[in-house]
Amino acid sequence: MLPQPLPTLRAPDPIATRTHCPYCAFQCGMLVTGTDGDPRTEVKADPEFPVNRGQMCIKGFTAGDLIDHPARLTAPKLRARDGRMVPASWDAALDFVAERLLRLRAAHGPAALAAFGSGALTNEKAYLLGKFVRVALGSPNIDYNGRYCMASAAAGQNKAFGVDRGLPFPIEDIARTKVLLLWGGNCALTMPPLMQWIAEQQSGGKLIVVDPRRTETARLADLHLQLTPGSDLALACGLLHLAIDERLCDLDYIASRTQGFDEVRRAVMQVHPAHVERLTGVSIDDQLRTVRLLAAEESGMLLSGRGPEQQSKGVDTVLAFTNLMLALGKVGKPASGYGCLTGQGNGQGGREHGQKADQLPGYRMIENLEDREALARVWGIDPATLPGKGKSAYELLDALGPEGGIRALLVFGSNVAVASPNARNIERKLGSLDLLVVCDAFENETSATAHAILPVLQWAEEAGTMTNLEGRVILRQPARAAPAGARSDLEILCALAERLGHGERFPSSTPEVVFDELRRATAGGRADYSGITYDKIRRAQWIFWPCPSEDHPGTPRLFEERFQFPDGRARFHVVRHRPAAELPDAAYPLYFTTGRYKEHYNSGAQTRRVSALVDAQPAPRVQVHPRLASDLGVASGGALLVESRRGSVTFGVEVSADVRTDTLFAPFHWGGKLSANILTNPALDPQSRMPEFKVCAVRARAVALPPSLPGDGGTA
Ligand SMILES: Nc1nc2c(c(=O)[nH]1)N[C@H]1C(S)=C(S)[C@@H](COP(=O)(O)OP(=O)(O)OC[C@H]3O[C@@H](n4cnc5c(=O)[nH]c(N)nc54)[C@H](O)[C@@H]3O)O[C@H]1N2
Ligand SMILES: Nc1nc2c(c(=O)[nH]1)N[C@H]1C(S)=C(S)[C@@H](COP(=O)(O)OP(=O)(O)OC[C@H]3O[C@@H](n4cnc5c(=O)[nH]c(N)nc54)[C@H](O)[C@@H]3O)O[C@H]1N2
Ligand code: SF4
Ligand SMILES: [Mo]
Repeated sequence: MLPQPLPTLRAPDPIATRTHCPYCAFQCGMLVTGTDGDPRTEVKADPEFPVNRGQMCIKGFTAGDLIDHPARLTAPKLRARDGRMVPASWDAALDFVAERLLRLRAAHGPAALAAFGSGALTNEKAYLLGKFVRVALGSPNIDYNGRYCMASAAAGQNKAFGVDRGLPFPIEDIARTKVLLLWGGNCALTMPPLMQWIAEQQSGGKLIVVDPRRTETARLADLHLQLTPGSDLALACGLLHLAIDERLCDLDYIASRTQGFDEVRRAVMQVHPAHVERLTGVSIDDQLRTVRLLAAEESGMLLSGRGPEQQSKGVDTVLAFTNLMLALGKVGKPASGYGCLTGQGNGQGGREHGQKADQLPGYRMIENLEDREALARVWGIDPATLPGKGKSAYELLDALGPEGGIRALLVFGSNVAVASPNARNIERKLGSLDLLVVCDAFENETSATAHAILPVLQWAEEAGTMTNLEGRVILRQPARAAPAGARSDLEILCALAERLGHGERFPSSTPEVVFDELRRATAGGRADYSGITYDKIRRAQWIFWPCPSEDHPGTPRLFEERFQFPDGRARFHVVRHRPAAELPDAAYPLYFTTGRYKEHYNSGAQTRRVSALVDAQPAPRVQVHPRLASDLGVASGGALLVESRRGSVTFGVEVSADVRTDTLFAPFHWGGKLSANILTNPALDPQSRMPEFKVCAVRARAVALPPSLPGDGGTA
């Protein structure tokens, strides 16, 4: 049966358009109003979208400011001989970019051309960008910012379950689980409307939060495990050890639905809980309490955020989570299992449609012969001409310039100069390119050294599908007229393809037409969208993938009967604790970890433009425990110079007992001198190539507060 259509909206305003928020993966239903003559775009929460149920956060409520913003780019800009950026016509800008791409390809080969995509892009854009790089540029080098975000959880779920869909169940299941283990996610700030489901969950169940800080989320928990940064893998393996020791595992489930438990049992039993206590700082009592709670109830769920995933062992940590939940027999059971809280608006769809260096649309693998042939058929090319695997996000950026060999970079939807680890290195490399093209609605730190900036439409001005954290495919509808002078990403890609001599393979920039091609390209793949159409979404409001045929209703829940391996069984994987790539030592004695404020989004490229958000959070502050602050001789309102092996940043200080005494925390939403990523370590997970944003070693000393920095401007 198809999902029932929602009752027709009684619009509070006759011209309200139903669409979705431009920011995070919750993709709150949103009503946008405003007439073309009226300069103000108003947004309200959609009371009838069942995910946010009438709630939004302050970023969503102020998103209309981005549409009407005076700093919006409305004409292409090219760098003139004197170094200034000057406005140019679209023809001149596109001709310039295409000519340079052709020249650089002729001189250095196709792999010298690269693109960087984003989980902010619609499915259609992610799809067309991947095709553009492989077909029109002929280069293997495309990757995207999801590599900084979802890559470890995705790799882990693929290895354990045979498919990766952030949440393999709808959000409502969270409210019904008896025990929720929320591991390294601060959703009270990063997905505030999710908290209504957690409040329901807590009315009859228990919440356990694992975070080195006592966050707004941890404060609500029945049990908070305030572990040492980077020790998640040890803790998760330790919990499985205790579950086995206490005979809490579900042996029937293990026997009938999984493979590989014995090896895992042998490995985890070698590590004693007391050793885990030393590694993690979590007492054996609290470890025991956690597994007993989790095992005692019929339903139980582990959801992870970026805390445990953004580590150089993120994949193994996720595998330790899937091991634990499989051993307890929870995965695929009602209101139970493992899920990852996907981050960006289309973080889920963005990783399914071929902008990942090693993947093709529909979650096909670029090095698999059958997958290559399937895609080559859809694209009408010889599979032999399809490039192989490209470099992962940080490795791609690190290879920019004459030394690394990548001469040209096109950026769609990421502020890589701020969002990348060891940011100073990336800034330098961006500056050494022969061609940097940034397609964005606003200038940002990355476009500072661009040769061409191409202004794009924003979410409320164009149609496109997004796949939210639950795998629910939704449709963004245009609510405002597009500003003169800006073009859609799809138009830009088609116009460039035409100039590169591939126009016939990029015949349309109409989102629905591109989606129809995407449907064909994903047919038979792991993320099968072939049965989803715009009309079907318009009627039903959403469809969960996989949806392999037009009469298929979509799949809200995965793994109820089988996992996505030929034998239908989930896989255990042997994983063992290992330390972070950089640990505190005599020279750099403190842990440094990073994360988010409620008011700002990622690199801040958008939210630092919204005055209500800047007023509420004007600058980053480093969070310091009172005992450490007193050792360092600093108080709230003062400043600390924080140094790592890669660089230094002076932050205003927020003294708070919510952080461990051995750890400093700062958000990464600012660029320039205030970029937390000046400090972070670009150590990569060997499997997912995810950088270690959550752990590095620093030292700190008190300095005078620079006049440019506000003091203790509020709380995080
Ligand atoms: N307001 C706001 N909301 C957002 C975003 C935003 O930028 N701002 N971004 C969106 C995106 S793209 C994403 S990916 C999500 C991210 O959402 P979250 O995962 O909730 O975000 P983070 O703040 O990066 O990390 C979560 C927590 O990890 C903790 N942590 C740090 N180190 C460790 C560790 O070693 N182990 C453990 N267990 N925890 C650790 C931090 O203290 C932090 O509280 O949010 C989305 N929503
Ligand atoms: N230290 C540290 N660093 C981190 C993290 C961390 O926790 N700590 N988290 C990482 C994570 S999880 C993420 S997701 C990244 C995010 O960081 P970034 O990759 O920089 O992402 P955003 O800041 O969201 O930048 C989005 C840009 O895309 C533009 N944009 C939005 N929609 C579109 C569109 O449709 N088309 C085009 N062309 N442009 C568009 C916006 O205007 C903005 O300039 O940061 C990573 N970096
Ligand atoms: S929770 Fe996410 S989707 Fe909802 S309003 Fe906030 S940023 Fe937008
Ligand atoms: Mo993210």
